[in-house]
Amino acid sequence: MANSLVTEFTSVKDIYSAAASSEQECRYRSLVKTFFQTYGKPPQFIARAPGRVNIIGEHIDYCGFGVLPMGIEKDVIAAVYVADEALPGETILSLANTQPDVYFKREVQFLGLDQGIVEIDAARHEWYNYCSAGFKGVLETLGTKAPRKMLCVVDGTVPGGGGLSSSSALVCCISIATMHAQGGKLSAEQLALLAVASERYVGVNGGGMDQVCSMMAKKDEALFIEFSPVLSATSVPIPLADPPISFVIANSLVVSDKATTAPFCYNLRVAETRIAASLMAHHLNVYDQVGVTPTLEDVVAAYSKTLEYPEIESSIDRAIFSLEVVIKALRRGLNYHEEGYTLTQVCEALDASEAAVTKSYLTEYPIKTDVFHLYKRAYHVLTEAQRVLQFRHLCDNAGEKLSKNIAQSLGDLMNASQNSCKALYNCSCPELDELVKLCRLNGALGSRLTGAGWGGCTISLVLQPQVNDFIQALQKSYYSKSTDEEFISAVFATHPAQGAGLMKNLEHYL
Ligand code: NG1
Repeated sequence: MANSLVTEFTSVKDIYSAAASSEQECRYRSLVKTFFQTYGKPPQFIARAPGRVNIIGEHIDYCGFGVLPMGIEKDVIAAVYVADEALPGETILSLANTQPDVYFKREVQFLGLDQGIVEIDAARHEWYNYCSAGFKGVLETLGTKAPRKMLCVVDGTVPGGGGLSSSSALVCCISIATMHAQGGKLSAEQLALLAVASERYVGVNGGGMDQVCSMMAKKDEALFIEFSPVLSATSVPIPLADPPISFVIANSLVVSDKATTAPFCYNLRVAETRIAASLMAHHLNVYDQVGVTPTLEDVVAAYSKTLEYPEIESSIDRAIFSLEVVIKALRRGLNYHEEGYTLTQVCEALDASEAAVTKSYLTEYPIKTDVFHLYKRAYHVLTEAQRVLQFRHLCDNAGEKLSKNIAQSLGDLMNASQNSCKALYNCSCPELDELVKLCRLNGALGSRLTGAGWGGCTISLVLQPQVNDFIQALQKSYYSKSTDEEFISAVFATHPAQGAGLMKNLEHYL
C-alpha cells in the first residue's frame, strides 16, 4: 500500500455529504465554543476520525483474513490546543467532552506521566482510556519523553457499544491529534497500524479492521482490507444498480461493552481461533512453515502452497478454492465435540502441557471459560472468509447495471454471514436475531449484525426505492416503544464516507 499523508480538510464539505454539511458546520462551531468555555482560549486544530460499518467479514480480521467495511459519517472530532506553558498539576493531556448523554460522561480528565510513561488501567472501563491509548501509542513510537502538552475537547456521534467502532474512532482521532501536536511525520497507513496496537492497551485483543477503515476510508467506496502478507486497503465499488442499493444501519439498542465481556466473549474467540489454527497446522502438516500460535490465514496460506489448482485463473477464485480445501479438511482435523473441548482435551489434541497451552493462548489477555468451541469457530472463520471474497467478486464484476439477481446474491451472503455468526460464532443475541428477522420481513435482501456483535447494530441491504417503507416498518415494529429522537439516531441509511484527517485552519469558527 502506498504511504499517504493524513488527509487535510479545509471545510466540512470535504468530509460530509451536502445534506449534512450545514448541521456539521454548527457542530464544529459549537465544539470550538465549548473549547473556549472550557479552557479560556481557542483551539488550534481539529482532528477527526469516523466510525465504520462492516458490510461483511465478521471476526476474521484477527485471523488474518480480508474484510469489507466502509466509513460512516458518524465520527469523533477533537479540538486541540498545544500548550508550551506549564499546566496545573503537571498535566500533559487534558480531555473534556461535549455530550454527557451520548457516550462520554461530562468531566475533564487530566493525565500526567509516571516516569515518562502514560499509564492505562485496563480494569477501569472509562472512555478516556481510548484517548490515553492513542496518546500513549504515538508518544512511544516517536520516543517522546517530554511531550508537548495538549488541551482537548472531544465530541462523538458514533453510538458507544454499537458495533460501529466508537472505540477505534476515539483512538484514531487522538492518535492523529497527538501526531500533529508532537510534530511527528507518520503516514496514514503507519498511524492506522499504530492505532491497532494502541487500542490493545485497553485490554481487548482486537483485529485491525476498525482503525484501518477509520484512517483509510474513502467517500463512495467500500474497502477490502487485507492483513497478509502485508496490510493493504483496496477500494471496492458499491455496485451501481437500477434500482440502486442502499445500506441501512439499525441499532438493536443492546449496548455491547466489548472491554467488560472480553474474557468470555471477544478475547476468548481470539484464543479459540488460534488454538484451532495450531491444530489444523498439525493436521495439514504445515506446522514447521507457520511457527508457533499461527492464525488460520497463516495455515491456509502455507497449505495452499502445497495445492495443485485445477484450471483457475483469478486470484480470488484460487483463494476461495484453497479455503474450500481447508474447510473440507477441518472435520478430519478437529473433533466436532458438540459441547466443545475442555482445557485437558485441548492439551491432549496439541500434545502440550497445560502450562504450555496456558502460556501460549490464555495468558496475554485474561480468558474465562470451561470449554473451547474450536470446530464451530474455525468453520465460521473459514466460510466467512470465503463469503467476503465472493461478495467482493460480485461487486467487482457487477458492471454498470446490477441486476436484482446480483443484489439478492449479495444479500444472501449477508444472511449466511448472520446465520454463521449466530449458530457457530455465538456472537448474536436475541434482540439482534429479532431485528434481523424484522429487517428481512420488511424488504431487506440481506441483514446481519455488524461489528463484534453481542448487541449493537445490524446492517441491511435494501433497494433504494424501498428504504423509506423499510425504515417506517421498523419504527412500528422493533422501535414501537422508542421516542422519535431515539429512533432517528438508531436507524439510518448510510453511504461510504470519508476517512480520518485534520482541519488546521479554524479561522472560520473563531
Ligand atoms: P467492534 O464492532 O468495533 O467492537 C470488533 C473489533 C474488530 C473486529 C470486529 C468483529 C476492535 C477494536 N474491533 O469491532 O477488529 O474483530 O469486532 O468483526 O477490536
